[in-house]
This record gives sequence, structure tokens and C-alpha cells, in this order.
Amino acid sequence: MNQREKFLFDLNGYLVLEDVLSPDEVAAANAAVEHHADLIGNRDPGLSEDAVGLRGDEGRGEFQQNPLTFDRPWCDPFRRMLAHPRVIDVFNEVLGPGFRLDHGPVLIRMRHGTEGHRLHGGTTFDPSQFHHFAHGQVHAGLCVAAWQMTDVKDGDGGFACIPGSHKANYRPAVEMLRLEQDWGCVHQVVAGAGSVVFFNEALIHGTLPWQPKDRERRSMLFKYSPGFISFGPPHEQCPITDATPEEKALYAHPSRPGRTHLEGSET
Ligand SMILES: O=C(O)CCC(=O)C(=O)O
Repeated sequence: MNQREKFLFDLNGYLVLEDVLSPDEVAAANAAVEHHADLIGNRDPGLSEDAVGLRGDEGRGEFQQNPLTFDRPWCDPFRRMLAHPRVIDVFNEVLGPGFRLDHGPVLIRMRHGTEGHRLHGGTTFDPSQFHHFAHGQVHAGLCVAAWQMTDVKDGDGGFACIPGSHKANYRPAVEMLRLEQDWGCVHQVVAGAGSVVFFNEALIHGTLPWQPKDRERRSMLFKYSPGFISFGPPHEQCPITDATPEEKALYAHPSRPGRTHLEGSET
């Protein structure tokens, strides 16, 4: 992570890195999604909690099979995301060496009319989701790498957050979290296809209904924790049959000592 990236992640609780995937890699990821379209099922609506500004006609689409277990070459784009050098670089810094895949990947497929997700996160003490700065660096709990397979433009909807709220001390009104009151602090994040949105789950965040009629939202979310914490139930085993050493390391059980230090890129 460079100085700018560290500054923005600490300040805002999220960071957008553009063009991490090449256009060919984005096309391969979308081809893999389309090849497995029959495996995408819509959740029952409910994440919007029926708030007027968030509700929609259908729940978001998610894969019913872990895309890391697709046959080759279809799993390849998602395996590249799982242990991408930029992911390793960012999370070595903010989660610490030995960080682990906590849960995911989860596809979020939204179409025009797909409901949003009430804002959540932050505002209570949670030892698995936190932001702390000490000894010259960020120490974060559960964090997300959200890969964008389609463009997200201003006004489209999708991921939204209250920048800086991972450090907030007061609990906001539930009416604001349901977007029934506008306090002027909710920001919809713009990110091009091929970008990654890194965010801390301690950030107050959620999802705005998807507006474009001609373009789906396709984000693939991988959630990582420091090596000694498990937010979700720990994995029984790595589901990838021919896993690389990096992939196996990300699936190691939570523990403090002796976890593998992965090498990321410098920029
Ligand atoms: O990307 C989004 O739409 C939000 C996802 C979310 O709220 C979460 O992963 O906790």
C-alpha cells in the first residue's frame, strides 16, 4: 500500500483501487458468471427491511455454488481474485500477516428493481469488526475485497457507505440507516469494472437499489479476517482441490502463531 492508499483507507474506512483487473480478466470473469447463470438464485427479499427507499421487486442474486470450485477455466478468474497480489498487499497491511479468508466469495448480482440492503455495521463494540490505529498503523477486523465486474457509475446504486463511520462514536438513528431521513452523509461509491473496493465491515454501509435498466451490477465479495479471528464458522477445509500454497494459507484455521506470511506487490 502506498501512502495515498493508507491515508484514504484509514480516513474513510474504504478504498477503491481502479484497473486491478485487465479488460481481458474482466471479460473472463463475466463469461464465467454467464456460463453459470443457472446457478444464480435470488435471495428472498428482506435485506431492505421494506424501507421505502430500499425495497425492490426481487432479492439480490447469489451463486448457489462456490465459484472457486467451478471447473477450469471458469474458476480461474475467481481464484485470481482470492489471492491477488493487491489483496495480499492491502490485507498484509491492515489485517496483518497471516490474514485469512473468513467467508465468501459471494456474488452480488443486481438488476433494475433489485432491493437494497439497510445500512449496517459500526456503532457497537464488536471484537471481530473494528478499526484501531496504534504503533503507526491500522489494525482492522473483518474486511472485504469487493471486485467489480461491471461499471458502477454515479447514481447507479449498489454499495454505499458513510465515509469515516468506522471511527464514529455515536449511534445514528435507525431512520437514517433505513434512508428515511437524509443526514447528508451517505455516499454511493463509484467504481469501474476491474476495480476492487476494499472496505472495513466496521464502516456503516449497505446497498442502494440498482437503477440501470441496461446493465447488471456484478460484484464478487471476499471477506478476510486477521489470522487469529473468525467472524463466521471456520472453514472445514479448502474447497479447491488443486489449491496453491497461497490459497491453502488463506484457508488455514484461525490461530495466532506460525501463520504463513504471503508476499504481495509493492504498489
Ligand atoms: O456491496 C454491497 O452491496 C454491500 C454488501 C454488504 O453490506 C456486506 O457485505 O456486508
